Amino acid sequence: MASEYVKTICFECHSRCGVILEKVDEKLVGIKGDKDHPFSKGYLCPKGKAFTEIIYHPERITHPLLRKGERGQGQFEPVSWDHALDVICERLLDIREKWGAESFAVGTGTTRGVPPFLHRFMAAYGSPNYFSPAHMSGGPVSLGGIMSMGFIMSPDYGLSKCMLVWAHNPDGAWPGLYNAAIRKGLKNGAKLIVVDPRRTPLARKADHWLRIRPGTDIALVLTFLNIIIQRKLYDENFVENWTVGFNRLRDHVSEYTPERCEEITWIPARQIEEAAVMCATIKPACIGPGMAGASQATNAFDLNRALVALGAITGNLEVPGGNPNYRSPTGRRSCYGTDFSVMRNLPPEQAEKRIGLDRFPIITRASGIPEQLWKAILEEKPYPVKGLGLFASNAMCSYANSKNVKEALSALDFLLAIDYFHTPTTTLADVILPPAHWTERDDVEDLMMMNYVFCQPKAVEPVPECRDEKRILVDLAKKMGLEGYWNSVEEGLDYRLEPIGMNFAEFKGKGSFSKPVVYKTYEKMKGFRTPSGSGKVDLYSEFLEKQGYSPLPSYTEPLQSPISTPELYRLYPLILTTGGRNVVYYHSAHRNIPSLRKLSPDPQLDIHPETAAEYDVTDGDWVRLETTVGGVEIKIHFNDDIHPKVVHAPHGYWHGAADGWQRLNINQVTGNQAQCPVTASVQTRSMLCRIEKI
Ligand SMILES: Nc1nc2c(c(=O)[nH]1)N[C@H]1C(S)=C(S)[C@@H](COP(=O)(O)OP(=O)(O)OC[C@H]3O[C@@H](n4cnc5c(=O)[nH]c(N)nc54)[C@H](O)[C@@H]3O)O[C@H]1N2
Ligand SMILES: Nc1nc2c(c(=O)[nH]1)N[C@H]1C(S)=C(S)[C@@H](COP(=O)(O)OP(=O)(O)OC[C@H]3O[C@@H](n4cnc5c(=O)[nH]c(N)nc54)[C@H](O)[C@@H]3O)O[C@H]1N2
Ligand code: SF4
Ligand SMILES: [Mo]
Repeated sequence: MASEYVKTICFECHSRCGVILEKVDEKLVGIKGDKDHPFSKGYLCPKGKAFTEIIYHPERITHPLLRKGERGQGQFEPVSWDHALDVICERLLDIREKWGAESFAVGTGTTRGVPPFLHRFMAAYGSPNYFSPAHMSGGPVSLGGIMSMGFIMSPDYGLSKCMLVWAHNPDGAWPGLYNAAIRKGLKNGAKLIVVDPRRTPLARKADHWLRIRPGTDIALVLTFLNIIIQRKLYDENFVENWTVGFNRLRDHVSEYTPERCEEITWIPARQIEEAAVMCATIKPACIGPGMAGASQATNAFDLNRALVALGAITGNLEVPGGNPNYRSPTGRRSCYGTDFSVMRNLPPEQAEKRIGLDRFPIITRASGIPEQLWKAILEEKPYPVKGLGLFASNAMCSYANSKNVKEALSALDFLLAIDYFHTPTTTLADVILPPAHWTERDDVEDLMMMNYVFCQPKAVEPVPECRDEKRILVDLAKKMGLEGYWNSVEEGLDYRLEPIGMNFAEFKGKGSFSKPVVYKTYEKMKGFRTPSGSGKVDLYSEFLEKQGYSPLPSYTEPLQSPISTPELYRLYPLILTTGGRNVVYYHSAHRNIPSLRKLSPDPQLDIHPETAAEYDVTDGDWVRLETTVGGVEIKIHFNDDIHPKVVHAPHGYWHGAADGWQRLNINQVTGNQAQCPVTASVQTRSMLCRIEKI
């Protein structure tokens, strides 16, 4: 048979590169980067290259499975789709009747195409309880932007003259989305500042690599603001006309001198000063905040607000080469568009039952917080939660304090899990369903795609008997007699695309759609669309103040640190940050893919050789790493660039070791008690730890 080619979008990770798939006889055999894709421009990483190993993997789950024997023993039997859906339907209707719809929750891992379908399903079923990792991920960046200026910080590297890459690692985390633009910026002579405890590949190219003590970022931003204000390097016109509370911000940051900042952040004062001056005097400058790097701290919200203040006073908001206000062409019907939000589609009294809303009213309106869900399950407060459906979520390894996650999942009456493969999470399930791979389903990609929306048409029929998750929801809604749900996946995708005036079949012919970026929208519309209604960038937020939060972004020491807990520091003398991305893997996935595993077989602890010597361990030794929460085993990896007091451990390792989720999974050592007051973020990027030779 001759080869056929299908142009689509890869989803082995969030970069969503354009790819061209080759198939022979309904079987995929090859992949190439799509040179015409506006962001990835032909790039393909090892995960993308390994796609057929994933689809045709002998361990892929290909039948619906029903638990046999005790929960947690991992014994399942294959059943028909009809039977599996009947069981789910019966359990969901039973929970709703006995306990109320809110007693069934759903959770997703990182976002694929399912949120619009899942939100609408939950609205039709009647439960507001939708959970995701937003609080460790895009949530703080989104809310920091929306609360201060009405849109989300997104850098325009390609046209920039100064790129400030803050807690962000595009080489490992976003190679297909940002790297081509960053390369273009560098080629145009743009300056580069990287704020990261690790010397990332980009930090090597930087004019300034600011090797920050983990968890102290806000102090650095406040110092930048102070230097820029003291030296009158700010954009007076923008500050005067388009900001609220500049004088209060000026007074608030005045104590943050470079010398004081050096004490806090461990970055030399002179370098702080030079970098601050650079990002204020070279125009246009853009800020690229890391989605995880700037989000996993108990003050994540304030860090992202402070970054907005920096963009604002330097006059770089909504300008080419700065941080434009990109709008998805699908608008309210984009992936997390308000049109689908279960909170907006349920009657208010039902929506108000969302767990966590009392404690975290701002972020919880957008997404439920897993730690609040675990608490509700275990305490049966404010009401019992009996059932949970997990779509593409390996909760046991991805959320902080895995032991706590296990307790919560084990306390449920009913757990549904949908995953390509068995994981520590599916082991606890009552029903497991096999989803179609991204090459086997039709979808629309518009999350974080700037002013673009891309078509992701399916290339082949799913491996028997895997099914598109969107179709699973359509079928379940039908079986349960839920009103107001779509009758087919296509109907749902057509609905999503209505704002661009095409249906899915037409869009498939086009491949993508974009709208020109509009700059300075605030001049054309009614100013900045902040919740305070000021129409300006709220450097000082009365809206937040009224809700009992700090109106200005403030620095607080990490919960555990040499300064906040000196006693503990004597027992745990190293600072641990976790989860810096590895291009080879997506979170806890891909460890069972031979070509990928070969590239990065073991979890490695980045540590300075001098520090390792103090513990009498050397490169390649296995050690036990302990925090106040728990311990894991990890392999020493010498890193001359990391601060001798700082170590870094990757997340996501569990596969291939007996009890791997306990022995190797870094979330055994991360805590989840303290949370950012606004975004509920947990402190997975600055803890105290110690190591011991095994
Ligand atoms: N310590 C620490 N923990 C972290 C982080 C960190 O930096 N440090 N990062 C956090 C962040 S930012 C996030 S977003 C979370 C991510 O958390 P998760 O999204 O839960 O992470 P994954 O391990 O990728 O789990 C996804 C699962 O979905 C499966 N899967 C892949 N594609 C599909 C699909 O299309 N459909 C279905 N049904 N299943 C699929 C995979 O096999 C995998 O088992 O992790 C968080 N955890
Ligand atoms: N290959 C791959 N790509 C991914 C993912 C994946 O699992 N694998 N996950 C995707 C997801 S869901 C997300 S949210 C994004 C995350 O995207 P990013 O946030 O850009 O990437 P990370 O590597 O998680 O973190 C960025 C950097 O933060 C640094 N860092 C750690 N602690 C601190 C600190 O206290 N201060 C500062 N300034 N920096 C710190 C780390 O050393 C790291 O280099 O990546 C996405 N892309
Ligand atoms: S970076 Fe790799 S895995 Fe991610 S979308 Fe691009 S090719 Fe796919
Ligand atoms: Mo994330």
